[in-house]
Amino acid sequence: MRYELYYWTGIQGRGEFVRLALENARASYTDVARIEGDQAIMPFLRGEHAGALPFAPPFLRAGRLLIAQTANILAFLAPRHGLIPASSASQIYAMQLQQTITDIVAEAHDTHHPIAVEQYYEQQRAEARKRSASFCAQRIPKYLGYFEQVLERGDGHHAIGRRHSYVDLSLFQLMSGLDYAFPNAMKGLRRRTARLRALRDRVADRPNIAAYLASERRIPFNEDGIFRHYPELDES
Ligand SMILES: N[C@@H](CCC(=O)N[C@@H](CS)C(=O)NCC(=O)O)C(=O)O
Repeated sequence: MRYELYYWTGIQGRGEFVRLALENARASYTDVARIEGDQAIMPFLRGEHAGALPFAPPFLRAGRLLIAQTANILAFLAPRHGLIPASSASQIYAMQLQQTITDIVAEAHDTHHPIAVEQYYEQQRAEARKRSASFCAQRIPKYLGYFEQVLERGDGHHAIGRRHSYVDLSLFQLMSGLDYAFPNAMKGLRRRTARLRALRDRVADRPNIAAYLASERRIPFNEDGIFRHYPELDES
């Protein structure tokens, strides 16, 4: 099956979690807006297609299915591409972990948009500083501490089972994004995030992921995406 991924151009954003799963599997897919522009997304959001209605990108077309919500898309792809063990206990746990990643991603977004999604960062800088201070001091350590514990409870190297699942790919992306956006805060957590760092390196070294990261398909982190580096928000 050839998938169609719909996500905004120019940023990794939430679409990147889906891209990583597709790239890891060497699945055949078209990143539609990168070819046709963001306008390719709009008819779906206006409900001009039959079937399921997405609220926001990313969404994935798989045959007749239109699937939105990052965690939901990953849960759909994973069993088809060997990215999750077969047991329902594993799949439910994976969804739980992925939803927790969704939560911290939303909080990372809110560090630069603490007041209004539709306003520019420059219009909410003062609030962004306060929000980021709390995110760096309290929330990153709490979430990453949790994910370290998840790895410890597993085999020490994988979130679920003994092979890399889609959750591990997403933890790679989370760690990469936080390192980009908050290098100071993350430096202070180095010793407490040893397992996550090792996992991040292992995922980056997987042949299909390494090839993807070195390709033009991997959009560099930038200040339009979710993980943005503003030095004034990373003064720990
Ligand atoms: N919970 C959703 C969030 C989707 C989302 O917020 N998408 C952003 C782009 S990363 C968007 O376009 N939002 C438009 C809006 O919220 O109005 C997910 O994880 O997929």
